[in-house]
Amino acid sequence: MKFVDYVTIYAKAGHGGRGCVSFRREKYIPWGGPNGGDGGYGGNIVFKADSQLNTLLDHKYRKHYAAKNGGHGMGKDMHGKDGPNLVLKVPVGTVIKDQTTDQVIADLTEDGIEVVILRGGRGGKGNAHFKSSTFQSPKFAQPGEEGQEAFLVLELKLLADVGLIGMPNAGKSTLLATISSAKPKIADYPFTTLVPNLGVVKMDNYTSFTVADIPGIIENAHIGAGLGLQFLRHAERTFLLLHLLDVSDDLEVDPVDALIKTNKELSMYSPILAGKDQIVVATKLDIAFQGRRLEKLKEHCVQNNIPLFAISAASKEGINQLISHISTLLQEVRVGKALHS
Ligand SMILES: Nc1nc2c(ncn2[C@@H]2O[C@H](COP(=O)(O)OP(=O)(O)OP(=O)(O)O)[C@@H](O)[C@H]2O)c(=O)[nH]1
Ligand SMILES: [Mg+2]
Repeated sequence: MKFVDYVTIYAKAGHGGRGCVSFRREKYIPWGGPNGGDGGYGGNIVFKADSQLNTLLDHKYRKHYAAKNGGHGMGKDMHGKDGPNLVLKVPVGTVIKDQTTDQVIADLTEDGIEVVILRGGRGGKGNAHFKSSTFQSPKFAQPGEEGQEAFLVLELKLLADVGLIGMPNAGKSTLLATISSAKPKIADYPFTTLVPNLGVVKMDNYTSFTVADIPGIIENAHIGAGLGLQFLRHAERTFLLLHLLDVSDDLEVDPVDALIKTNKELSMYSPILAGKDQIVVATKLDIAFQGRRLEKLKEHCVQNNIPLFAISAASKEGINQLISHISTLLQEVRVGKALHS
């Protein structure tokens, strides 16, 4: 299925219904008073977060939405019907912005949450409202108000505790497949992963955390090389980044060089992302017989005070240590957050 994480749409809430001009007409009451009812409210544009969805694809092909107008007021003091709300479903993690001002209007981070984004217009008052002792037969009523309208940007930012970053072929998807039940595509060519994958890691103590596997980043990604940096938005809300570096013998790239280059691309994308806690994960230990690259990487990490783990998804070496370390860190973060809230 196609993965869409950024769309712009135009939406308009319903127009309020017109107020009514009408007078009572009954046998033996030739000049009854005004009895024109009010118009109904126009329907609102509402967004709802739905955990069943994981892409904004539905909104890519349909870009115009309009909620129904309110009904017009009627005689005998009858109100027009309110227009029903138009509820648009989006995946959990969708941020809604006003395209003109770039302001965030809503951030739908919880399943089931509903937010009114554009309000329908108020219905006009019927002529019954304008009657007074000096003005007994008003022959006018208000029109309904316009509904709000806007061009909106919908941006999906996955909600994951941990983000996997690194160059293509570093072993990100393989690690995700090893520690969770996710089944990402894995292959020995660059850019196997074209869209982010999410996985849930379940620990023995019944806790769990979520991991996002993001397409690989290469040098000059910030000017569009490879798949560019567009998918990094999915790492923005993580607590922690795992920076995967291939240390196997048959590789040309130096892991320290790869670490520095990828981090440079990260800081081009966002200083917040670049400032996130990172754990360096050396991968493919089972085919790193000489260990030269790993030694060099260790030296660099010690000097720069960066935590380092070495793993092999093939032999499972180091995997348990890595995930229990992450789990402990995340529990500390969660307890800290709970204390502050
Ligand atoms: N021997 C060995 N090979 C591994 C290990 N981890 C990954 N690989 C291989 O390395 C290649 C790339 O792995 P992927 O998991 O697809 O790499 P990726 O980082 O997701 O790559 P992109 O999606 O292209 O960014 C595949 O052929 C994997 O089988 C490991 O621990 N040992
Ligand atoms: Mg991959």
